[in-house]
Amino acid sequence: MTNPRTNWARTNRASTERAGHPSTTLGAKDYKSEIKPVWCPGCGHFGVLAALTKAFAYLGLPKDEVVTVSGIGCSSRIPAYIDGYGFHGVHGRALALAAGLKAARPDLTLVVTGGDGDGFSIGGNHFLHACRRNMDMTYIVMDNEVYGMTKGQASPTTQPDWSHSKLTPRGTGVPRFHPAAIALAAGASFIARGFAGSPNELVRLLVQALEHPGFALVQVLSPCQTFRPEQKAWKQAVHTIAEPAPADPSEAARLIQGDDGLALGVLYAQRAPVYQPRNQVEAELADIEAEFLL
Ligand SMILES: Cc1ncc(C[n+]2csc(CCOP(=O)(O)OP(=O)(O)O)c2C)c(N)n1
Ligand code: SF4
Repeated sequence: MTNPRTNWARTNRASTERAGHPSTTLGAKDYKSEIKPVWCPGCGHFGVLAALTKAFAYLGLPKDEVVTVSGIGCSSRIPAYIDGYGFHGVHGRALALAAGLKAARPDLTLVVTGGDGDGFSIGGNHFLHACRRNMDMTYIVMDNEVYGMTKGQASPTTQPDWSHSKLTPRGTGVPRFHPAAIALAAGASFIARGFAGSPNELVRLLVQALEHPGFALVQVLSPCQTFRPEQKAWKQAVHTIAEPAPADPSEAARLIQGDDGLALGVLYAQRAPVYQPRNQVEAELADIEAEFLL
């Protein structure tokens, strides 16, 4: 039996080529820069980098038409490891930066990469509004339920009783942020969950996210070997959900609320109006100043 998800991606690839994108013969390694990642051995982020470059190669994306944007964190180093345009921005501000870039250059394929701390804590408000706007970009959040780069503090997705940080020796005591549920409520039109240790499935999800017209969230469970070594157990615990992905928000809500956080696949996919900024300036700067200045 053919896999409808792979099939769907192939169909869209063909239409992209028909639409005038030159098909290239680049392999995944051609999208990797010469900079060697400084991640700890076994870090899940290696798997995400590999899957992303494979997805670029599968889609035959011209290197100069893809931009990778990030904030700060181990995961946010990805733009340096991609051979192409990139922007390693400020902690928690990747989506805002990407939105500005997309408004100015809607023709580019935009990929935003970062961690759960970057995206759901300091960047949480930008996350909500990126979902709501449904601007055409792919947001890959490498979720390791910890702040890896700053040495292992609790993040918004950390379990409330995780007591391994000196800052929270009795745990945070705060319920976890649920990225998929919040994205759905905020209006994202594509929501998926992948695992860095399931490379083929992750490539398939990233291809679908990149092809989706609108804001596509891919939450990737990406183990932190150094501060969350117990995440090695994810390998045995993850499981794939049934296809096809729900297109109805109520059905998706039931699936997302009922899942254990380890279900992989597309959790929701729906065509929705994509935010198209009108670049035409209709007011003079002096008029704008007059409206805002007291
Ligand atoms: C404005 C600001 N606040 C805090 C920091 C410190 N800081 C750097 S990375 C980071 C968290 C990174 O965690 P996460 O986004 O989960 O990525 P990971 O390192 O786990 O991949 C923090 C708090 C900073 N660089 N800038
Ligand atoms: S600290 Fe954790 S997230 Fe950062 S590179 Fe090491 S294993 Fe990866």
